[in-house]
Amino acid sequence: MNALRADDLPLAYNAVDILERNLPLRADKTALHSDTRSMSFGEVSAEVNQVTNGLRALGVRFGETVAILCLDTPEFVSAFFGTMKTGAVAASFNTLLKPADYRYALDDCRARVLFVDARLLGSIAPIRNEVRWLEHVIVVGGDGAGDGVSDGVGSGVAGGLDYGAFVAQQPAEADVTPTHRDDFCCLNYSSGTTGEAKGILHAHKDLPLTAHNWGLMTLGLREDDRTFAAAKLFFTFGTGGNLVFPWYVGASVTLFAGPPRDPRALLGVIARHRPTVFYNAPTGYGMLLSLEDLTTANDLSSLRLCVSAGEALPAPIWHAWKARTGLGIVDGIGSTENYHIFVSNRPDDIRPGSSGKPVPGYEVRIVDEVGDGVPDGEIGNLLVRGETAALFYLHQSAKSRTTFLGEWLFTGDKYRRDGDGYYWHEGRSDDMLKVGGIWVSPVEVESALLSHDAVLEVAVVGVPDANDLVKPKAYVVVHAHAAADDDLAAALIAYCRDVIAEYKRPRWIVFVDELPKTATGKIQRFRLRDREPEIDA
Ligand code: 3UK
Repeated sequence: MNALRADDLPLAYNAVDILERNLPLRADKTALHSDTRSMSFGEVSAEVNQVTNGLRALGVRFGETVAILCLDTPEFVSAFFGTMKTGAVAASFNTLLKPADYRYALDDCRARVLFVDARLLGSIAPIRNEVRWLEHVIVVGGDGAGDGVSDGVGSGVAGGLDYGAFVAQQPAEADVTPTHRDDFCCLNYSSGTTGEAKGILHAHKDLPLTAHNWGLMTLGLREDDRTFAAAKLFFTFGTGGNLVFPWYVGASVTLFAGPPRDPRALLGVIARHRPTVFYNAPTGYGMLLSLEDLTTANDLSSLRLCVSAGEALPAPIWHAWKARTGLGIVDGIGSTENYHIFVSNRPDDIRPGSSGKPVPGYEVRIVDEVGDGVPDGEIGNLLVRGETAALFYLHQSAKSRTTFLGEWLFTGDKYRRDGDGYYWHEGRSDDMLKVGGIWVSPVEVESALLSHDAVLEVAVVGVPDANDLVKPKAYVVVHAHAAADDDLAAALIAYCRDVIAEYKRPRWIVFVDELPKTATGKIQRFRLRDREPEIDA
């Protein structure tokens, strides 16, 4: 099988094809399973057409942005494909953030329409009247148009539509907007070291290319598979792995609106829906392994493939999972910038602890600080070249120029290649942390702590936990009036849960008299990382 190239696709290509290619052969096959409703490809397609018509009725045009702040539900899927079919750009928002984060993202992406799950309305209501471009809010799972909706969000503004009513008014057939394969179809936000999140746009072509080159050729998805991801649809790890790739091959997906990190809840989904393919981040596998009755009280026999991404999967977790379940885990490194995984193990070719080898359609290089290739065994910066790379960060030209280097993309990851051609992750070249597979900026956690009146100075670094997975740790210098004790440490962690997304909170607080600094007064995080064992001892 050859890698799929952009040139293999017609110029007029709309990624709604990923769904609609199933209609001639399997319109009645179940496309998605969920705890609320299961739907066939034909039923999803009809609802997607209703969303397309509904968006057109609201005046949504080609190229505009439609934001989606939804849990993993059938409505997320209809909003996503309906937006693309309209020729608009589907901006999927992380559901774990705070109102101020949504204010920034809504203004940055200029969404005129927002689909929001009723359970997340509380994060939108406080900023609803502060955002500039948003005109229509469509509430999924509310109690109907007019009530609940307009009380919380729509008061005094246009919008506040009930999703059920929004689709019910529309016919179930719609023409596809004839987008170019290079037109943008989706937008995801990724955190940066400093400042605000970076919007990353992908083109229609990127969905079939990643589906073919990783989903089909590398992972080996099959029509009779049923996928399930702990990673949510708002990450491209989730959208690709648990929606786009399985549908590309005619397989079904399992959607779960509940929490991604509760291992018992995930096991419940596996028991109810019997998936064959399971995606999770290393932290998630670690949490499942912490259950003593993982394999005695739970039936995992439906699974044939397990995938890990988001952060490096430590070899001990790989071996423990293999020993307990009999299954290997396919670890691969992906990024929002590339849409999905570009270096990956194969189900029949896994070197535990490594990220595997390049995926068809991608080339990688490991280079030193001046851009020369380094020999095998030496650590350098990972560059990747492939057709699914984004072109820029929205509204961030300076940052774009240091990441998107012509054909090559600077990943920010340190890698080494072994003599057999497997790639090994060796950390980051910036201070960014991957915590449970999600970006955390130490600078953002530091700013949150600094806004607490007991804190004079702070530095946040990533420290490995017992599973060798990185978690944020804060070194804090307190004001003279504050008592640096366990109560304050607990209070600071609780404070962080309130002011920033909960998953960003420090897991440990260490009080120190001073922080290591450069002559110019800049805090040296790397020295804290290096001094870490002796400070803790
Ligand atoms: C890190 C990994 C080691 C690495 C993602 C699969 O994680 C995804 O996208 P993000 O934009 O982050 C990208 C960064 O995360 N990383 C991801 N996977 C691994 N490091 N081993 C891994 N297996 O620093 C990378 O630069 O959030 C993963 C599919 C789609 C994705 N968006």
